[in-house]
Amino acid sequence: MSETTPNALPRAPWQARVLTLYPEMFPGPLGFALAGRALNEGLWSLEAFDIRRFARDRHGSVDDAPFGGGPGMVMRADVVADAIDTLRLPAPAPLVYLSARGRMLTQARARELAAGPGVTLICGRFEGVDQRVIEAREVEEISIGDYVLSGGEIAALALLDACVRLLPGVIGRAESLTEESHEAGLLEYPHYTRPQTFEGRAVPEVLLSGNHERIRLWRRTEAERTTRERRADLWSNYAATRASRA
Ligand code: 9D3
Repeated sequence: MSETTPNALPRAPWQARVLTLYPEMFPGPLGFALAGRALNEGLWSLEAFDIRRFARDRHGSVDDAPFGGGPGMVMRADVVADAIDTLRLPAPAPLVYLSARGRMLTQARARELAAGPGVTLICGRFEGVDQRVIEAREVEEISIGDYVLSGGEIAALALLDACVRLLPGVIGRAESLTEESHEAGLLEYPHYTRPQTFEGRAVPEVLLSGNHERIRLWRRTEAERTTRERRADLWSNYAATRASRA
């Protein structure tokens, strides 16, 4: 059997471009395992560019002191704008600035990005990028969570990892089936494998029962309990959705 249906056109690989002061950080961890295999198979492509190429002086300065004073340095709007205008993927590929001030990355946004042609990512260093270039180029600001990183590169790697595993052909059939079960808005149930006893701890008896209906119910109950205990935000949303379905 051939891989595509008779009339299917070959699909252009999903394209990622990264604008950064540290291009050597890419592909980094994305060169391994699932994402690395997909990269080698041509299911997606990754190009990292050094923003310093667009520095205007012979010292290669890309940053300057903030207007209004205060600590740290800011990446210059003119330098970053030149980098964007030269290197960004053509529309409709979105342009994203990884920023601690951004909207939080969600699985839904990762799914949308993965469904498109690709993404251009801007990574900040220092205190970040001059806000005027973000506005002038209609850049979407995305954060990966409420903690402080030292720059956008690790956030870019996280965003790309979240997108790439959703691309067609990246995850095999067995894995994609398990995907659906926890897209119900719950945390995952706990997992167990051999040995059957580890440091005196047994595997939950129900998992050895062979009763698939009992196992399914137990896993659902565990997923609900863990979500209730750890994630009030997910739990209230789940409880509300469940109530309106009933
Ligand atoms: C200590 C510096 N902070 C002043 C109170 C502001 C700040 C500047 C630069 C905080 C973080 C950063 C660098 N962070 C990112 O580039 C970043 C990030 C993050 O820190 N957390 C979550 N998501 C992201 S996406 C990019």
